[in-house]
Order: sequence, then C-alpha cells, then structure tokens
Amino acid sequence: MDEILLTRALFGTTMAFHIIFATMGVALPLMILSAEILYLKTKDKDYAVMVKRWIKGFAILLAVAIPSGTIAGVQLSLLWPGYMKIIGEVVPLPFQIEIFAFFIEALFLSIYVYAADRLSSLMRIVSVSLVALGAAASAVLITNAHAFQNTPVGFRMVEGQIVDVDPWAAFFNPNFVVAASHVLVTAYMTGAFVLASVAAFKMLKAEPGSSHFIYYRKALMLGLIIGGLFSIFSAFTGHESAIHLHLYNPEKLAAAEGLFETTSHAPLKIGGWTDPERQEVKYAIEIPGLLSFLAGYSFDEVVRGLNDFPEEYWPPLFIRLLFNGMVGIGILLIMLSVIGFIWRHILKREVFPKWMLGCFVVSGPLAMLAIELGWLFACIGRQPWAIYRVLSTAEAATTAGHIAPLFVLFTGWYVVLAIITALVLYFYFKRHPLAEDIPIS
Ligand code: HEB
Repeated sequence: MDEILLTRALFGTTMAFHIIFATMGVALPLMILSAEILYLKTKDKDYAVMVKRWIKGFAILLAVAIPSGTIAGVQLSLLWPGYMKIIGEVVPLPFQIEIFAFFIEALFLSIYVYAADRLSSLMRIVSVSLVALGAAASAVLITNAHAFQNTPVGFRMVEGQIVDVDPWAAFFNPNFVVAASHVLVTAYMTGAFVLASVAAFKMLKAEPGSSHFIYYRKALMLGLIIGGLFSIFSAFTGHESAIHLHLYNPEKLAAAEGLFETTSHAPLKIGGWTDPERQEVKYAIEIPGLLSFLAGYSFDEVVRGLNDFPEEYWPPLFIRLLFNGMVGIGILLIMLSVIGFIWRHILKREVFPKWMLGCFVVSGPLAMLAIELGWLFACIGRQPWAIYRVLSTAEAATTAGHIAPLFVLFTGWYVVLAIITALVLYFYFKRHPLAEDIPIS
C-alpha cells in the first residue's frame, strides 16, 4: 500500500472507532432526558430506573469517547498538516467554540451524575438538557469542519497563499446546516435503536408479563418511537444532503447513482453495482425520472453525469454500495419501528413474536453500520480532495512516512479497547442486575 492510502486507513480507522462512542455520547443524553421527562409526567418508577442505568452506560462509553476523540485530534494535526494549515487559518472557529461546548457538557454532567439524588426532578431535567446541548454542540461544530471540506468558502487561494479570510463566511459554509442536521438526527436515531436492541434482547429472555419484561418493553418502545421518529427525519435530512450534492458536489452524486451521462429525466437506480467498463449499473431496479425529480423537484432537472468530469476527479465508483447500504438501512429501520408501533400501540399486543424481537435486536448494530457507511461515503466520495477543489488528499497528507507500524499499532489498540469496553459494560451490568432496582415478580 502506498503511504497516502495508509495514512487514510490509519485516520479512517481512528474515526470509525471514535464515531461509535461519539454517537452514543450525543444520543444517550437525549434518551436519558426523555426518560426523566416521562418519569416526571407519569411518576412511573421504571423510567427512573432507566435513567439510573443509562447514565452508568453513558459514563462508561464517554470514558472511551473522550480519549479516542483526543487521539483523532492529535492525528488530524500529525497526519494532515496541509489540511490543518488551511483549517487553522480559515476555520478555527468551530474548534475554538467546541472547547466551550465540551466545558458545558462536562460541568453539567458532573453535577448531574454526582449530585443527582440531591437535585429536584426539574433541576435534573435542566442539568441533563445542558449535557445534551453541550454534546449536540460538539457534534455540530466538528461537522462544521467536515462541511467546510465539502463547500470551502470564506477565503481565496492566490499562488498557494491564503488571502481574504472571512472566518464567519467559512463557518456558515453552504453545507453546514445540511450536514450538521443529518449527523445530529442520525446520531439520535442510532442511540435510540441501540437501547431498543438491548431491551429487545433482554425481552427474549424475560418471562412474559413479569415486572422485568414490562420494564424492558417500556424501554423498547421508548427506543423504537424515538428511533422511528428520527429515522423519518434522517430520510428528510438525507434527501437534503443529496440535493446538496446535486448543487455543490455533483460528481459525488453521479458516482453514488452510477450516472455517466448528463441528462434530464435521470432514473433512480436501486441496488446493483457500477460497471465502469460498460458505464452502467448492473442488476439495478430503475425508476424512470425519479433521480431528476428528487434532485430538483422536476423531471426536467438536469443531473450531471461522471463523463462531464475529468476521470481523475471521479470518486471511487464503489461508493455507490456505501450509499445504498446507508439508505437501505434507513428505510428498513423506518419500517421496523412502524411495525413495532402498530403491534404495541394500535393492536395493543402484550408480547412480540420472537422474529420481531430478533429484528429489533439487530436494529441498533444496523443503525451504527449506517453511520459508518455514511461517513465512508461522504469522505471516500470526496476523493481525490481533502478540501473540495482546493486541496488534494495527497497535498494534505504528511510526508513523514513510517505510517504502516502506526496503523498496525493503533488498530490493535482499538481492538483491545473495544474488548475492554465491552467487558466493562458486561460486568458492570452483571454485577448490578435489574433485580437490584426492580424486584422480579
Ligand atoms: Fe445519510 C452522509 C443521504 C440515511 C448517516 N447521507 C449522507 C450523504 C447523503 C446522505 C447524500 C452525503 C453528504 C455529503 O457527502 O456531503 N442518508 C441519505 C439518505 C438517507 C440517509 C437519502 C435515507 C434514508 N444516513 C442515513 C442513515 C444514517 C445516515 C439512516 C445513519 C443512521 N449519512 C450518515 C452519515 C453521513 C451521511 C453519518 C456522513 C456525514 C455527512 O452528512 O456528510
């Protein structure tokens, strides 16, 4: 492998690892807040128990999110000096404001965790809201730097020199709101489905009708309803992102859709993969005109094809699979939560069939996979650019070399860390079973 590919692999592995914990760090405060509000409203002790147990899980996952995020930050500077030079001069704002967001989150988290039993219900809600706000702000701000890579504005390059810097214009770059809302919405969706997964798994083993079964069913429904709502939002924000590609990064959309010729009435192709030799998508279901319609709300909308761009500007064509995987999972999870909701709240069934619980168990891992696919799609689809049409990935990368041993070392370390985290979670909840809080009956 060449050095640049290794550098990308190293950084990509770090980000893929970090994003799992960061996602949970953003989403769990919202789930905890929802349970707090339900407890305040219904006085149902089960929700207080959910709050108590989810905070423990949150604290363990946050303990990995923070150092892995720090590693990501350090690697950003060490592996991508060319990128950080531009970021440092043009978009330092998100990183500077992020420090405050983190500060708010950490402050109210310690108040919430250590003084929870001395706070009134309302004050608890205020503190956990501020934790959620701080975490959301971190996610939005870091996505800001990512959005800038897609739509870099707020400066000019003159003979390799950065001039006319306007940091606020760079901050409010065209991609910012679209990307940040998609990232935030999909994080909430994923955290909710992960908790639904755990609850469904426990329901498979609990005695139907027992106090534990009922507790887990409440947790499952809370996860499914919030996850379902946010998966619908994710389709809207995802659609916005696709329109955005159409306007600002058309070659990424063309690669995602396997569209070679620029055309109006462009079809949407579902499934299949791109054959670059024959310039077509094999084994796809074609819906005539739909891509044009989705991109511009009109069948006459002209969608640009890959052949409009020099071949060295084409993103790798396999990103179509990443894109379809993400979208497919999103649609599947919308359907799953609708099925669960109808079953429980409209048909009023007390128990779920095993196959349905089995589907709920995989919903969390699937949502997390969609997050990974989304990032891979967004970042591999931006190739060959680190900053679109400004800085190529090759120019951004370090020339220091010796990446291969680092790659092996870090990957090994993430595997170990993942195993340790799983064991800590497992043994913590094994030592503190639900029976400690809710007697089995
Ligand atoms: Fe997504 C990304 C679409 C779903 C996660 N997305 C993305 C993009 C697009 C989309 C177009 C790109 C952007 C750029 O690059 O700029 N999605 C979409 C759609 C849908 C979706 C249409 C439907 C359904 N997603 C989804 C889900 C998830 C996701 C479900 C998870 C859970 N994505 C994602 C991520 C990303 C994406 C993480 C990266 C970031 C950005 O935004 O970029």
